[in-house]
Amino acid sequence: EAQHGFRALDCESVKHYVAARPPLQQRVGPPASVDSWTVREVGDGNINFVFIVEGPAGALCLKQALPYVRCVGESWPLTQDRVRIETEALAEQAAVCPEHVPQVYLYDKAMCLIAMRYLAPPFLILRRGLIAGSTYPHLSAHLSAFLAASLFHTSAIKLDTTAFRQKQAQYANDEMCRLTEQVIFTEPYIKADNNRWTSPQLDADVADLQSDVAAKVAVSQLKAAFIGRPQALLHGDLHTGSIMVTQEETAVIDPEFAFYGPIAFDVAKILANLLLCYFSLDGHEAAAGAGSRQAQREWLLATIRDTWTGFVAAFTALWNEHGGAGDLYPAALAGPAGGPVLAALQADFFGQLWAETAQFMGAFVIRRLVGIAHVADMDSIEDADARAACERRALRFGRRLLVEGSGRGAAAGKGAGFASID
Ligand code: ADP
Ligand code: SR1
Ligand code: MG
Ligand code: MG
Ligand code: MG
Repeated sequence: EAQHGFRALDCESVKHYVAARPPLQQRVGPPASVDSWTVREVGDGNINFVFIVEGPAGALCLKQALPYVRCVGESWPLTQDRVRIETEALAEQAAVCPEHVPQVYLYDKAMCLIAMRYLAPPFLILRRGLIAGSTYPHLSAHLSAFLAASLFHTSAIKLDTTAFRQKQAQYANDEMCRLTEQVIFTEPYIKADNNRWTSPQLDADVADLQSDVAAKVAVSQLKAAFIGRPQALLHGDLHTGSIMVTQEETAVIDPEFAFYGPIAFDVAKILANLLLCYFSLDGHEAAAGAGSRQAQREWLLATIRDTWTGFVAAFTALWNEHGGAGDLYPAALAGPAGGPVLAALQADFFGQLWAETAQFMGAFVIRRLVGIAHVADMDSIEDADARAACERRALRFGRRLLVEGSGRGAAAGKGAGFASID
């Protein structure tokens, strides 16, 4: 059932919505100019509608949640409370990392709508830029900074456990978490109507996955961590379609799946999506010419490594500076920065985190090849045989990550590395 007072906007009614609200209207143009305003619905995500309103004074982005999943339709109802979650998470992230989050101008609870800064071109969705062949020199540093700030400051390393538990309640986000449990951790491993894959090419690979006992055990361990291990306020959907970039800037959007969960979930989701792009490059290279994506291939691997190592460095720096205040590793127990106890706690923390990150990466790669929601990196490879070849390599590597992890145990916590990429 829709939120009381809700009405779905379209490209015409959204103009009048903006014109009737002076703080929004002033960003677009004088009321008399409304007829000259242009509106585009640009929502290319799976869940919501996004309008860009442009007029003589500037532009605005309005995101509205209908009471169902956009890419499925009314047969999959979905809570509109996701807009509150997104608004509050954006505020939480902006408090510690304002340079990587779009400014919110208005949250309208009844209309299930957020008005925010329009990230105008050259800002582009990272996934789109990567498919076009671009690289981004600051991406790993920006992602490391965003991950470290958003995860550290909401964890019990920083917070007292009363505040920590209050935030868990604030971000329970039950329906969105249930969706994730279903489409990431369950359906790819069973026969489910939502699943799809490049068929018939991958039929045997999918049959193998769905009868793979070790994969089912490993993904169930990850689901247990997702359900039962609140460590920090996660973004919850940090793939390359949730990041807008220029050559200079990085903005993280769309935290409607935010909730208290395992830190590895966020770290792994972005790394897995970079890995999916990596595995798609053979298919794009086939169309563009041999060797044409080699530099991007190397940049993607370096970015995966540097995002992890940069995250560890930035999170450690925050921990050394603020960690003693939180209830998890209080100064009385952990001792000073540089001392043996804190150093041992940090080595243990990042060792476990890396092992779990590698496994979550495997699950995220697999769900994008077999489950309901695929990635344009692969889908845009027109030749089905070429696409299937890329997807098969990715699926096999994803399965290895899921079941075997990084293959390097805790030692890999000091620097990302896989024994080999396939
Ligand atoms: P969904 O929750 O449906 O995935 P997103 O928040 O990811 O929706 O937005 C869908 C698309 O809308 C993005 O891929 C991007 O193209 C566009 N978009 C979203 N927010 C902005 C923004 N602040 N500025 C410019 N474009 C945006
Ligand atoms: C119905 S599944 C849709 C997917 O898109 C979102 O962005 C999340 O990744 C979700 O799993
Ligand atoms: Mg999105
Ligand atoms: Mg979304
Ligand atoms: Mg994913």
